[in-house]
Amino acid sequence: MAVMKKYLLPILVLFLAYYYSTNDEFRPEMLQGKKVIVTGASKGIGREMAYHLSKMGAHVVLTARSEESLQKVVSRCLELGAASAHYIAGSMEDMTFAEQFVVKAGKLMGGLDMLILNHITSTSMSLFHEDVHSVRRVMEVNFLSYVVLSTAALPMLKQSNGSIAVVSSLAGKMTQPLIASYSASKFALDGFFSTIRKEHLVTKVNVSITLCILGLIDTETALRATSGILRAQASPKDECALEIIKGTALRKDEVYYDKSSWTPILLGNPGRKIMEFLTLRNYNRDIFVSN
Ligand code: NDP
Ligand code: 2M3
Repeated sequence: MAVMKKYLLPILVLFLAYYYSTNDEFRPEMLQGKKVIVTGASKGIGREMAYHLSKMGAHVVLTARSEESLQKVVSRCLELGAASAHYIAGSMEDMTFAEQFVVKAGKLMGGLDMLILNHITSTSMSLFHEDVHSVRRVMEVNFLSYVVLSTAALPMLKQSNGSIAVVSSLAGKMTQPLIASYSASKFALDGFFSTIRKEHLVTKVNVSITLCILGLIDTETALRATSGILRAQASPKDECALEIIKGTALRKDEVYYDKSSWTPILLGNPGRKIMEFLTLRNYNRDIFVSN
């Protein structure tokens, strides 16, 4: 008990003080005139993000496979006040498309301030048997294409001191049955992008990375995929979209958006943060001299 009072309580107080002190104020003007890419923007949370960004007066380039839907979303974006709105249709199964898309989007807007990585390949909830082909497709679309897109965008983001949003899930921080490959792809995003965030810190690259951990959201696809399987309350997609944009504009490391306010406390993992801090001190700093 004495040990707890002496060490654990002060650590907890410091941790909570830090957690709440980084809540800066968001202003919609922060996005005015900013050049933003949104992937998976033909429906669901991606489409809501495109609408919010448009109301804030940003330039947007949207992508997904369905050209017909993208066309409608772009028209609505222009009505809502986007500084400019374009779409480039294609599949993120194709890594050449992913790379060329970023280059074209950069040319359309004359640079890039924010890259929002949000698309996923369609997935149903079922027990994993032996469908290794589908694991490969899920990893390619949900993970590898994110690596390709962010790599292609990095030179432009370095120039603008920009930001990357990576949309993940509770299933990227904890495990549940019936979504093995989806979960694997979301854990992979944490492993890769949280490592890159540390590399940016030590090499003084001023490009922020915000990992967004979402609970169940009321998009048509998610409600259909979980119907009759999962009994959980879904949160509204428009508010979810706004929270992703806010957290990314404020350059937060992570955004949690879920019905339960316990989620960030329970999944925040202070043990991991302490271990990462302590391990980083053991590195030879000469390795980090930027090139
Ligand atoms: P939706 O199914 O509504 O939207 C998915 C988007 O991705 C669509 O625009 C779709 O357009 C696009 N897409 C699908 N396949 C491809 C492909 N092969 N290449 C390029 N684009 C593709 O999903 P949500 O809005 O519900 O989810 C958005 C994000 O939020 C995802 O990262 C998801 O993991 C995360 N999330 C969602 C939760 C939820 O409950 N909704 C919970 C936790 C996380 P098109 O078909 O035209 O290509
Ligand atoms: C969007 C589009 C979401 C999905 C989808 C499937 C699931 C629905 C993702 C989650 C959460 C979860 C409890 C496991 C996972 N297409 N196709 C989804 C299958 C629920 N999803 O990530 N909750 C157990 C809500 C966090």
